[in-house]
Amino acid sequence: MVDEWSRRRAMKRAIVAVLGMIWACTVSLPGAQAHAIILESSPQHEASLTTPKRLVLRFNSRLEKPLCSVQLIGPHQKTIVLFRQAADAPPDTLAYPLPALEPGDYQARWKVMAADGHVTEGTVVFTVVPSPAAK
Ligand SMILES: [Cu+2]
Repeated sequence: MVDEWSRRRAMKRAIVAVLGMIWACTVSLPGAQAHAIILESSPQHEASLTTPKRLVLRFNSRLEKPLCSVQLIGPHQKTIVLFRQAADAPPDTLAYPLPALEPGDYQARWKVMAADGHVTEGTVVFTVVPSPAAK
């Protein structure tokens, strides 16, 4: 049975959250420094490497992880499906196990919500090169 009251309450909360986000994004206060800024990644931005096993993005702020997403685009604009975030990552870090990646250029397009509700996005690019053993 659906509880009408709790459903309305959830809806109201969702609306308030969305309005809060809009407000936060349009009114940029000079003191609002908690937007998530990427501090480091693995693979590193513009790195060339053979076989990355994991994609790790570390930010300056705690993240609302259920509202964060990373899209990985590979050679020929192919989207690589990233499975669930690794559960062992700290609150300021997103980590995804990577499938075997073919050589080529990759873009990890991230979009995250910081603990303060502000959304930021960016892209980490890296290149997978053939491993010497595969030659
Ligand atoms: Cu912020």
